[in-house]
Amino acid sequence: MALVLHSTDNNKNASKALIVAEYTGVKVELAKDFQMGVSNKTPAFLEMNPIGKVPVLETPDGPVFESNAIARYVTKLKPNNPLFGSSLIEYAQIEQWNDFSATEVDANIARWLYPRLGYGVYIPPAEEAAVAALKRALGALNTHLASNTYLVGHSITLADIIMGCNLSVGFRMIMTKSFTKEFPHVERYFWTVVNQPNFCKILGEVKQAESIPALQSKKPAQLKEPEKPKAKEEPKKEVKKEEPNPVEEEAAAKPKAKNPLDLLPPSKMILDDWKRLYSNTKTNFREVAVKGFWDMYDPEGYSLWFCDYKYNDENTVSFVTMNKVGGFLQRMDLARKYAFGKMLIIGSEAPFKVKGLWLFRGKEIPKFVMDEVYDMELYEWKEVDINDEAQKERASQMIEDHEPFEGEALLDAKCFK
Ligand SMILES: N[C@@H](CCC(=O)N[C@@H](CS)C(=O)NCC(=O)O)C(=O)O
Repeated sequence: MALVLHSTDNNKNASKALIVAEYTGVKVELAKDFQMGVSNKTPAFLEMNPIGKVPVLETPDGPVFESNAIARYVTKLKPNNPLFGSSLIEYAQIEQWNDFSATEVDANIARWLYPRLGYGVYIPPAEEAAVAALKRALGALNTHLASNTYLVGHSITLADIIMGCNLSVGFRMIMTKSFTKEFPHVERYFWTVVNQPNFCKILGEVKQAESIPALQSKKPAQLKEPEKPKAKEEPKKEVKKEEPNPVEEEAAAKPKAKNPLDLLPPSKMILDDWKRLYSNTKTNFREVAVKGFWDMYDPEGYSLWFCDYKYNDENTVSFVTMNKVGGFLQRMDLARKYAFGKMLIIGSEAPFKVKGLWLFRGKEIPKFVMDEVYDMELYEWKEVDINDEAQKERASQMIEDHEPFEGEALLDAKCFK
């Protein structure tokens, strides 16, 4: 008699047990008419799995939930199943890869993919961390697979079934070729595994994602301040007359200190005029905006700087690099009255280079920017020598997003104004 597996049929977690069943020669069937969001909410389902998630396997001795546990159970239905290897150490290594697969691969694919699909809050630094952790895991897997066809031994084991199913979501949904090409042994392994006849029967044809899913909402989640309790709910404190605190009193009395840049001698260059010219010039950019910039530029009241990202080797994922630069510009918000910047993301393939041009009020990079924007120290800063025509031309090209820039295509150009 067939064991019943409660799940939709395109669920990679359910596929684990179904593929094991194919290798093991046991019958596992999907529950008829299973409807996600309906069937798994019924009291009968919750009795089998109190968290209400799929898959759940009904066995003659009771239900089992958690897809890896189900896959192990189905494997054990056949004594000495080679899917568990042929020795104690192979068994241990299979379980080692199963845990690695769940915690290092599956979890990081989910942390990257689900917020993009709208199942969870999209937070750019969290995505960056998920991609970095996934790359670390795939790097380790790639190293292992450089000299191993399968994860353990010389044939498919449970470890490959669990890893193959977990990777299939990544390959199908978000891990494009430009992402996976860094891990050629993982690529070879994955396509070998999912093209095995027993995998094909369950997974069907697997096609690699051609693009990363667009965000459901363009706006990243803002971390909310915890709500203050309403005034009437506040416990009434006994009001004690306290001695005045001289430091607090002084702070309250003093008007907010002026930014030292406001105390500089006036400049003939009006930053807002330049920003307006930049924004309003739609044609003849070189003749109008770039020329206008040099006509306005006042080296007595402003300084101009090139910046060059110190860790370009790490810019291996295009949108992560763009998010990183976007975050830098957001953090520069505090300098809006005193700065203008252009940031170029350069190259048609990874690793991308990040270079920029910044105009600051004053003859130095403002101290409050250095102190408060942590990104500043991730860049090398070099003052532009405007008497050097080559440097001046380079600055002009940055202002106008000139392409090619230093012989390369631009992936993106961002402006701080
Ligand atoms: N660790 C569990 C994950 C189960 C899981 O997340 N199932 C999802 C579908 S893939 C689900 O049932 N979601 C419904 C819900 O969260 O209510 C396993 O491997 O079985």
